[in-house]
Order: sequence, then C-alpha cells, then structure tokens
Amino acid sequence: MKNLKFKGQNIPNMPWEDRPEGIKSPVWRYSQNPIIKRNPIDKISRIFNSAVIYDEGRYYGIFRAENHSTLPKLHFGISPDGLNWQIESVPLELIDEAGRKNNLYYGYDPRLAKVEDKFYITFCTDFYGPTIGLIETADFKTFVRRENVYIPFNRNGVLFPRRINGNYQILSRPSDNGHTPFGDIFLSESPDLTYWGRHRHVMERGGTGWWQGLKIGAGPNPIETDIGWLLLYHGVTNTCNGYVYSMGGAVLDINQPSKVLYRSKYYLLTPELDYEVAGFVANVVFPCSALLHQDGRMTIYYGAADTYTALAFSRIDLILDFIIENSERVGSDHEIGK
Ligand code: BMA
Repeated sequence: MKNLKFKGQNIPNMPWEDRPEGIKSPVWRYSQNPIIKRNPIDKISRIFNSAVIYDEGRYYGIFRAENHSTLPKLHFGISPDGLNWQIESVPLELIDEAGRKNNLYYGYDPRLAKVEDKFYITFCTDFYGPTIGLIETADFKTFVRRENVYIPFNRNGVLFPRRINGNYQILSRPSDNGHTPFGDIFLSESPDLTYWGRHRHVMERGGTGWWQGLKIGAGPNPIETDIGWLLLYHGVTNTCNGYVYSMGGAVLDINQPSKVLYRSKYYLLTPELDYEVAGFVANVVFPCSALLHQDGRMTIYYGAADTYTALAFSRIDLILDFIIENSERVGSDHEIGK
C-alpha cells in the first residue's frame, strides 16, 4: 500500500524483529517469546492479557496479574525498552471521583489509551457481575476510578484514542456472567466519559470463518489511518475440546466507526506454539495493545494461554493489505444510523 497515512509514534527502542525468511503471514512472533513467564514476581502466578503504552520516552503497562488466590487484579509496571518490565507486586491503588479510597475486588483484560492529555484504562470489573470499568490518570501516580461504563454484563471495553464527532467512543462486547457462548462488538459514545449512549452494532461473530464463529471482542485500542481505524480483535471458536482464541483484523470508517469497511475472513494469529496451546487455559491468543512506530512497524502485545505475555510484529501497510485483500462483506444494512 503506497502513501498510506497513519498516526505513529517516534519510539527509538521499540521491541522489534524483521519478518523471518520464509514466513508469509502478515504477523510474526517474537523469537524470545514469552516476554513474561510463569511466576514472574513473588506471589503472582501469571501475568497475561495486559496493556502497554509508550509516552514521551517511557513505557507504561497495566497488567492483569493473578496471585495465588487466582483472583485477577490490575498492577502497574514500567519498562526501559518494552521488553523487560518492573511490575509492582501489589495492585493499583485507586480513589473515586470524590477522592475516597476505592479498590477493586477484581480487574482484568485492561486496555490503555491516551485521549487528549489523560490516560484511560478500560477493563473488566465486578458490578453485580462483570462489566466495563474506567480508570483515569494523568501521571501514572494518581489513579481515579470513574463511573462504570455499563451495567452488567459486558467485557472487552476498548476506547478510541481520540474523540470522534465531538464524543468519546468505546467498543464493547455485551456478555453473560460466565464464559459467554455468544458475542458481537458494539459501539457507544459519550460527551464526558460518564454518560454513554447512541449505541450501535459494529460487527457480528461469524462471518465466513469458523475461527470467529462463537464470539468476537475488540483487542488493542483502534489505530488511526487514512483508510480507516485498524481494529485488531479476538475471535473465538467452540470445539469439542473447548474455546480457541485467535486474532483477526478489520477496518472501521474513520468518522462513523460502527461501519465496517473491511474484515479479513482469515485470522492473523492463532494458537500454534507451546506457550499458546498449553497453559492455564489452552489455545488462547488475546491481543490487548499495539504500538505503532511512525515508520510503520507495529509491535503487538498479547496474552498467551492465560499464562504468559508475548509479542508479535507486523507493519501497518502489510496488515492493512492483508485485511483488504481477504475482506468479506459482513453485517447488516438495516441498522439505525448506518
Ligand atoms: C475470556 C476472558 C479472557 C480469557 C479468555 C480465555 O472470557 O476471561 O481474559 O483470556 O476468556 O480464558
């Protein structure tokens, strides 16, 4: 793809490896995966499905860490290079909007976005069942818990990195209280991050690939290009041995992101290597963050088998070409507002 315009960052030491000879896939794995292994810090057994951001020379991470109670909590970490992480051994301390202490019973599958001058963590939390929580921070020192975005049940809340048509925008996947055997991606918007509405359907499970036949959920925060928003997501299939989580890709309209322009019928990454096919939950590839360099290189952080944190690489032009070439027409034309 020539003359593609996109919003990349200047990240001098972004984790990176060129595509190995002989590999044709638009996404390839880091040869030293996983970057976070089992029992990475005292009393924490597994860190996976975690979010990373690069801002003004520093890497910050919000990690899904499970201690020996197996309850997931959000932990803060920093890194000099995006590979070696210093992760706090205790969960994030939060205050509510009135300044009172407010700590989470559980928090998992965080995403991390910078919108204007603040960072926002969206994640799954408990509110009489799982739903989407929201934390705001300006400095990664004070973390303010905002109102939950939804009533239960909902998962995979993922913010866009800027307002669109004046409003904040969030993707989500309404769910149930268990291991949800269904699920499409929806969009909601808000003028103030408190009141959410104008809900739209974005993408349905299925399409023409069984790998995404059961449910789908947004992955990393969408990436802006002049073709549209690149959305990486997870797609799940139900087999006789349980669920299998792969990564897929789609492109959403820049001004009306409930409109899907392209969606690949093929997965971009599926569990193949030992650290993806075996672990606490077998066969899970779960992308939560992507860094995009201004030269087009992409580094994707994904959870592997609910046990490890791993990296994969791509290039923005390569991934978009693949999605467009292998795109299929899905979704309906009779939605309100489409
Ligand atoms: C989902 C979430 C993810 C997890 C996946 C596979 O419902 O809980 O955090 O990776 O199941 O276990």
